[in-house]
Amino acid sequence: MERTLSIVKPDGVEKNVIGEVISRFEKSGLNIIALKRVKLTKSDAEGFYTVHKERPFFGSLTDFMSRGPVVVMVLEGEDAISKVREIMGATNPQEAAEGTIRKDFASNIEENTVHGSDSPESADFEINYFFNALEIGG
Ligand code: IDP
Ligand code: MG
Repeated sequence: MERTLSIVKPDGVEKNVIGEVISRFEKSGLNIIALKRVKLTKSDAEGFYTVHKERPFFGSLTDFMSRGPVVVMVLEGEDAISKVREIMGATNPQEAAEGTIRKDFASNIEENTVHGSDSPESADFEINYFFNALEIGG
C-alpha cells in the first residue's frame, strides 16, 4: 500500500472537473483517504513548490496556483504514486497520452489541471504539507 498527494489545480476547479478527476482515480481502484478544498496564498504555493524555486516558471506557477481554490486529496492503494502519474499524463498536455486527465482538460504546460507526487519522499512531504494525522484515514 502506498499514499500520494493529488491536487485539482485552479484551472481544474474553474473548468468544473473536480468530480471527473476524482472519478478517474476511483475507477483505477485508488481510495481517497483525505480531501479538502482550499485557497492557497502565494506563500503557501511557494512552500509547496519549493523544489522548483530556481526554475524560470516558479513565479508564474505560484501565481497560478494561488489565483483560485484547489482541491487537495490523499490517495491510497497499490502503486498509488505511479498510478496517479499515469492517469494524469505528461506535464505538457501536447505530449500527454490519449485518455489522460491532462490530455482531456489541461490548457497548457502550466495550467495542467492536476498535480501528483513524483516519489515516496515528495508524497510524504506533500501529504504533511496539507493534512495532519487527524484528517487522514478514519
Ligand atoms: P509535474 O506536475 O508533471 O510533476 P513538474 O516538472 O514537477 O511537473 O512541474 C510542476 C508544475 O510546474 C507543472 O505541473 C506545471 O504546472 C508547471 N510547469 C512545469 N514546467 C513548466 C514550464 O516549462 N512552463 C510553465 N510551467 C511549467
Ligand atoms: Mg512534479
